[in-house]
Amino acid sequence: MRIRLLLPLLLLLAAALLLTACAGATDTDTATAGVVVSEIWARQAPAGGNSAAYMILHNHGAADDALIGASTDICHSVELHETQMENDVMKMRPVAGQRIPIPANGQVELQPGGLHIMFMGLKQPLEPGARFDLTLTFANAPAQTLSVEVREMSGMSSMH
Ligand SMILES: [Cu+2]
Repeated sequence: MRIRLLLPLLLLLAAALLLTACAGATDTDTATAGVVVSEIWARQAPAGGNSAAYMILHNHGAADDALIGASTDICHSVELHETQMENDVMKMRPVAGQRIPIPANGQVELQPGGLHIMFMGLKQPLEPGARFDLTLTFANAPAQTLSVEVREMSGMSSMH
């Protein structure tokens, strides 16, 4: 009777230990990840022109962070921009302090008509389907280099 009870108990104990180990690993991953980038893309543009990249930045950390820069080989200069309506005209300008805050446990969306990463003076055409590398720099989280897909931007080609 005792032995019959012991085996299930041991199995339960083993399962509990496994679960604890897994939970520990997940916590570590989350702490390391900091900012997670998703849905990243850039709009098509001819060589010599300008383009922009859009994405969602998730901050999984318990502390505020910020996107403070970006770099790539495809153009001569990169700036963090915002687009705003001024007297019924869409205007874009560099973000104050070149800093886009990402609140703790929150997210910020870079999208057409809003915040974006601006690529000025393209050294090469950006054709739909092509990819290029973009490195993002954060105030706290480690820098990340991402592969960005170029997409068509139907009907909004003149906006950023
Ligand atoms: Cu812009």
